Amino acid sequence: MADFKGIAETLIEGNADKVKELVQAAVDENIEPKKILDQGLIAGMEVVGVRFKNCEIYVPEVLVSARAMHAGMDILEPLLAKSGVKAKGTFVIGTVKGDLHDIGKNLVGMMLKGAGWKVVDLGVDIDADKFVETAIAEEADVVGLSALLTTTMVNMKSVIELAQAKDCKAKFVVGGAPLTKSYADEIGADGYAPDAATAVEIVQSLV
Ligand code: B1M
Repeated sequence: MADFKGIAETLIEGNADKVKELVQAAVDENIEPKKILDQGLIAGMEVVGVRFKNCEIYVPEVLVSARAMHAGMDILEPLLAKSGVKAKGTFVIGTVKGDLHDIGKNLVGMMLKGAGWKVVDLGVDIDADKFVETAIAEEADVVGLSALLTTTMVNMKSVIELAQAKDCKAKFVVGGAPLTKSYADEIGADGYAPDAATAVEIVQSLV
């Protein structure tokens, strides 16, 4: 009997070795990889997201759980690809031009990955051309722009303007400490999220 609850619980605890062991045991029992992903890993990551949002846990705990998620995904990814299971969508993310902060951006990417999305992480200091080119090439459903500086958040506007000029179909979600909902509206973003857990909700609501 596959231990979905155990996978979720050990992921929440951040025990990567145990997650790996339990996921492998479920695979050996011929349990569908998609079921292991949904009922084990994603179920656990959802709890992590809620606890993080409620400030019951903090960044280090989320990063440790994300590492455990990766350990499980390393086993499942090739099997999911083989069985043709589709990701929920494609999410391109990066920190805007001039900005080197990546911890929040990484959290958002990990959470989306945990929610079953294909995540293309461009990294930091990304210019408008790169965001838009990648969104078009990857047929992204949603693009996430992160900024931590008041001096760089203004660069989000040029990304969204270029996307409109190039008729890019992706939706744009923005976030980062200096951002506000009203600023996001002003620059024409489709969504704003104050934290990584809300980012997952907003991104999923857009497709
Ligand atoms: Co920088 N830094 N920093 N820094 N740094 C801040 C942001 C600052 C507020 C510190 C301060 O003065 N109190 C300040 C910005 C002031 C401002 O513009 N308002 C600042 C400054 C000034 C600078 C430099 C200019 C300092 C200098 O060199 N004089 C310089 C700029 C470099 C550059 O980017 N060009 C600089 C450099 C650095 C380090 C390299 C040393 C390091 C970054 C390391 C790294 O990221 N790998 C660093 C750090 C660590 C910080 C602080 C201390 C922490 C940032 C962080 O990682 N927080 C920060 C002060 C602070 O915030 N307390 C500060 C944890 C992270 C989980 O939170 O990134 O906010 P955060 O992400 C949250 C949400 O914002 C949201 O979700 C996340 C989690 O829920 N979110 C999104 C983020 N992106 C999102 C995207 C979304 C949705 C939600 O959708 C797409």
